[in-house]
Amino acid sequence: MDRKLLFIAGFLLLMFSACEEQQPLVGKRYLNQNWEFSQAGTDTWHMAEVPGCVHTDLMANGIIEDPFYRGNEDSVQWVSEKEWVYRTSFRIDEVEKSHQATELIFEGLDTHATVQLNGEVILNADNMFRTWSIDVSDLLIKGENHLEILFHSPEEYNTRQAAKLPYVLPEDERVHSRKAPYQFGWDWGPRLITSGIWKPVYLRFWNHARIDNAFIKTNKISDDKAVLSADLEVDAIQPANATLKISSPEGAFESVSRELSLQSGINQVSLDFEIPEPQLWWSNGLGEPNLYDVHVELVAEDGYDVLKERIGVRTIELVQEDDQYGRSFEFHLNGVPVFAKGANFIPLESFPSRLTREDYESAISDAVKANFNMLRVWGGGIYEDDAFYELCDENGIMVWQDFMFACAMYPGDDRFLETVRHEVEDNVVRLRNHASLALWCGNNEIQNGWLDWGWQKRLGYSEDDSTQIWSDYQKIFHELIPEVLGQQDPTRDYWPSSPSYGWGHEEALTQGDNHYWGVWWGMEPFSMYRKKVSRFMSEFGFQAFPPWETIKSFTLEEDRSLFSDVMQVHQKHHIGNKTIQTYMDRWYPQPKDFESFVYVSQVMQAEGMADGIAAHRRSMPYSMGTLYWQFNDCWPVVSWSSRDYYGNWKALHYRVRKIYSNLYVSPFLEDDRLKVSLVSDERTSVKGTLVLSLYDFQGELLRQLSEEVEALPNQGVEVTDLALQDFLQGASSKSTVLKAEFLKGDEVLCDNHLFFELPKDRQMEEAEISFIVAQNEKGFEVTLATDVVAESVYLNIPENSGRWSDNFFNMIPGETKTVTFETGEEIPDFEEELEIRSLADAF
Ligand code: BMA
Repeated sequence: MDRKLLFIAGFLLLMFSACEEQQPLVGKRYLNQNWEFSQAGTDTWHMAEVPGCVHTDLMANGIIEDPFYRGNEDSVQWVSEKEWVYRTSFRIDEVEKSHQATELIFEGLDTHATVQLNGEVILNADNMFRTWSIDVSDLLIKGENHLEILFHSPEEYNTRQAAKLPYVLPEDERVHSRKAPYQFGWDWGPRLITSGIWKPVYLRFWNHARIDNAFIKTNKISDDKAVLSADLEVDAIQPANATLKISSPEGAFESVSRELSLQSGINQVSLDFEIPEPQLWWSNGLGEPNLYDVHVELVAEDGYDVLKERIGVRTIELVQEDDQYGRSFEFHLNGVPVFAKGANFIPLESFPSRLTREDYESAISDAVKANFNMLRVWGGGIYEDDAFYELCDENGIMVWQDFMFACAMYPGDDRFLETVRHEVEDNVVRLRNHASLALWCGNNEIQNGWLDWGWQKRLGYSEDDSTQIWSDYQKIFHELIPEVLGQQDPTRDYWPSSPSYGWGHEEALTQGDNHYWGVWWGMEPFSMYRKKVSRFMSEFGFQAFPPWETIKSFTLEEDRSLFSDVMQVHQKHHIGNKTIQTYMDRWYPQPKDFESFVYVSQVMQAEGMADGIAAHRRSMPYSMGTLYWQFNDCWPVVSWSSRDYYGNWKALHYRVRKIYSNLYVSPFLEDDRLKVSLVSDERTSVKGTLVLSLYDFQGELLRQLSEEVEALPNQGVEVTDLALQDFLQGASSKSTVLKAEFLKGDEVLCDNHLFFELPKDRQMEEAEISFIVAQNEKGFEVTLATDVVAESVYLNIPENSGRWSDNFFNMIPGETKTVTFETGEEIPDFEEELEIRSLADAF
């Protein structure tokens, strides 16, 4: 052959094989089109959204009203008593049909579902938290295919299962179904037991081999390198040779590869790699949350498969060591003890299928803005969407992850244990590569409930019943889960139940984690927070109403009173509004109207919780974490949250941002003494000047003390201890306020106010607050001044969804305060619209 022709042929061959090499072995086709649904037994079909759920579909078709509006929740209870059918059809072409393997994957079915493909039952699903993968290679036909899913009533299922047991389990209505517990109603959540294809559904076509999953572990870290390994499961259709390659798309480390000879079925393979001079992953406030992209690639003769992972190099441990008080409970990140600052995260929605990535971005960004470094994904909700963990990785938010079991006892039969085993495996495998994931926790308040909540007596258990139920508990939380973790994620600590001791027990203060509910449930005063400091507070909280604008969104004018029917529907704690009122009577004069009550409820929540959080931080390192109850809401409601359903910040969220900053100055009164503590989460000490200024309510500076002090790393240090009377020097405690500042030169590192008397005992005066408005690229800038001391100054632009840079702040005459209102909207009458109130206006 002509040399030129040979060259061209050779070139073409090369190109051809190069192209061939580029063929992916695995293809995905989402089946989210053309869905319709109907109530089983009827033949009326409506358009459906997938992913979605029956309630949102019924709403979209105008069949039910929005259950979040007024008292509508009650009117949709029939939905969960019925069965619902979803169906779609789709065409499969020649090329798709030619694959060696085709699987139908449901990332989530909620919950009891019979799935048929082309008239044949291919799955009976029973667990909302599992991923279902069904081999449909033989069933799928070239041409039109029909997929139909019958969702059985979760209520009916639970009733049937419950009847099989010789005793009644606590929360019998919900525990038999592996379905998000909160949907059955919670003390902040409506009862909306939905069904549907709540996560993506797709076909996976593949040839030869594919990577099923890869666990990327950091084995050793030193300054010059981190040694990691990738443990893979590779699924092969027939024996084949392949190359496994691990690479960094950013060139952060050198690629490594390994030849494999795959057997048919699941192959477990492992490959080590090294990252030179690793940049560690740090939590928010401690450093950068550095991440590395890692590509794990399988190259076979006829194509490749790749998994793209994002990992962080770090060590994280829950350290518990005996000490003179009991036992410590603290997280060490890269060997550094970290005081955990954060809250409990519940699902952002009653209907999680309608959440978007933007919803998660907004939530995590609000956690970051408030200086959080940890969120606890509470066990009565859902294993969160990937987006949640990705954002936590990127923002340095450590995740305390409960498994989804809460406040109840669960069955222990083989079928139940089997589905739980799969659920735990699926979620551990899905989440274990996230740098943010700090701890696996078995459940929320089950050990505590069993020992302290009187279930055994109330439900009349015989000794045998109790033995059986407790042994079923042990099977799940002390055998099954640790066993799966041992296989799938031995790198993280496991904590069987949160809390380890109920708040009535001595040990709750000296070891383990504590849910201290003496305030609120126990009606104890907020000041008890100071006495009940534990090693790690994983729950404590107090309710407040959401902002007035949120209340307006679900009410009519006539509903806007404390005990109206509609307000009671949006208060799920049996005596919630009464409890808020009782606490308010202890501290405040009577608010003049409902809108003022709503505002004062937020101020009180912020003040009360601040007392607790400050006490925890001051007690560092005895206490090494504070996660308040609760961060967010799943619908518009009166609750313990600091951020409402719409993402609006209550007064508490602004306050938390301040208290969670790395440097915090905390003035407080104890036995008629004025004390000031400096708290620091910094890793080195910070020297500066503490200035204590005493003002009367007219703004006159009566006294000023200053002192050189040092904020020591990772602890709270008491820097001032004075008799209050000596400090006041005859001034009235009823009409004065302390401003404490920690300064470095002129720079205010942190500041805080302290009033000496309860609000109802103060000589509060109504403030005249003046303001100037300017516009900037973000929106509006408001500069404020006041004539007398103004507490909890609150700015609002009705019916506008902008964000204030600060709110609920205190002001002293002579000072000005500038805040911005970030909004995308034009507000021509901004000045007229602007509402300003401060505490004294509420009464
Ligand atoms: C906690 C939580 C939830 C509940 C909250 C408020 O203990 O675990 O069960 O919503 O109390 O009561």
